[in-house]
Amino acid sequence: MRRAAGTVEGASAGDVFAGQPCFFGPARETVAFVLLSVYNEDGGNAMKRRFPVRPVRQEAALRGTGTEVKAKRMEQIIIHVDMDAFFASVEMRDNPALRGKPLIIGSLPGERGVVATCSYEARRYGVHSAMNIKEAFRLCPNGIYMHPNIDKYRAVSGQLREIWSAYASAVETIALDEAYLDVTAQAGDLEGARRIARTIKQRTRAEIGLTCSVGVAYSKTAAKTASEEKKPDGYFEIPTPEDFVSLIIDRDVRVIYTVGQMTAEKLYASGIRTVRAIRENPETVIRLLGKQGQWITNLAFGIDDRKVTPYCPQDAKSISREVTFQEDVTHYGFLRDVLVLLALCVEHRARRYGLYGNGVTLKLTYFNMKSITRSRLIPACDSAVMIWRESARLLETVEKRPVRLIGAGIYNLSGEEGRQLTIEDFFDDARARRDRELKELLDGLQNRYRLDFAGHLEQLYQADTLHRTVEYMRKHMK
Ligand code: TTP
Ligand code: MG
Ligand code: MG
Repeated sequence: MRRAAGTVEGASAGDVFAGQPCFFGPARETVAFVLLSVYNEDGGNAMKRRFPVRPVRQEAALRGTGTEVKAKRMEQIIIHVDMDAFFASVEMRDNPALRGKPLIIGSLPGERGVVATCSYEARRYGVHSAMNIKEAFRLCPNGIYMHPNIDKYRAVSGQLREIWSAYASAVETIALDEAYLDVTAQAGDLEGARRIARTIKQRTRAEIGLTCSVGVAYSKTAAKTASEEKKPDGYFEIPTPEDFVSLIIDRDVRVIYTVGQMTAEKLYASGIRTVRAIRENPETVIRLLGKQGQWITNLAFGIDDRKVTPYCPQDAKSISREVTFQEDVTHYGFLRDVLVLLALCVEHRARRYGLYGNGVTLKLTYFNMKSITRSRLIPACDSAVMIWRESARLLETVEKRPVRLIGAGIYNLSGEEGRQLTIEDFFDDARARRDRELKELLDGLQNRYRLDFAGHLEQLYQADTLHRTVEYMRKHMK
């Protein structure tokens, strides 16, 4: 698989999804193979290649009989590292007065917005990431609330990466605080991997002053599961698929990390509550969930052959999102509306990685497969409003023919040190105006399509939801 040159996100989610937008229909959150392939240039296809659809009743074959199978299972040794309460821990490291307190990073009470993360002390009150800030404040009125300092976290992330890179042949960064490391060559065997994990934990504490949780395993999924197993400051290993299966077999289906609330509810409704039940009813799971069902079933059997694909967001040249329509679109007012959603998704991804663009691009593929891109240099753009405004302006300049695909993005990425200041940096008024503009844009969409966009942003960021929502809008546009 070739990585899309410099593209952080290229998932166009293909044309497999139809019907209602997820927050109205039953299939709300994850279609695993699309979600997991957001970094692939060809949407879900690379994932399909990497997960050849296998017959699902492979338990006997998978268990194998002896060491031969077991040795084969350690063909790759993967470490997953994830920092503990990352944003909050950095703040507590830098300000001892915050330590031991329920600390909530995100919006402030009284603002619109959500919790980015919170300290483990705050989690005891039931506060968690992505929770509405009002709800967090209700649960934890005595908490300390702070805006995030993304630039600081991005700098820490760079330091972490240096440590990680010293022990791995490939580092795949998943977020500022998290990566998969392929340590197969460096570790040699499980004992070697243990040593590497221990060293990474020690160096992270000594040099950066933070704790992390580390998982060692034969696959990416198992490594991620392992790192979560003993959080915070944890270490856990899952050397073989058998270990993975025996760890999770009696747990709720949600232990499979791509199974979200709505997927779980579909499974529950068919009486499938545990991983064991998935293994016993693969046909039902696949009938209910299609390709996602196939992927979930494979995971329930411990099958995950994905490789660690080197990736560094800081090296990315651009961040973009695009959607392909089920039918060509001739209504350019509708395309302007779709750009709002694309801009929101680009903003979200940029902020997750602490990056800014210095230009905006618009991409169109016409009905005849002819593609065009238009771009404009705009310093320091990471806000959805700016991305929307500029991409919508670019849309006005193009030839108006039926459109099959539309994309928007930012390019010339930089972090804070390369960032030029904008008026919004100096004036609260300007920021407030931007927030007002965003609210107006979302209200406009809500009126035109009768969907509560503002209330479902987190879902919108997911490839399948975005695609479904856009299809819903297309069918309901006036
Ligand atoms: P996570 O690793 O998911 O969470 P965490 O590190 O805060 O806590 P844990 O100990 O459970 O790993 O995310 C890493 C950072 O990414 C987190 O500190 C804040 C940010 N983030 C958001 O901004 N929004 C989100 O919805 C999530 C989940 C994380
Ligand atoms: Mg974390
Ligand atoms: Mg993380």
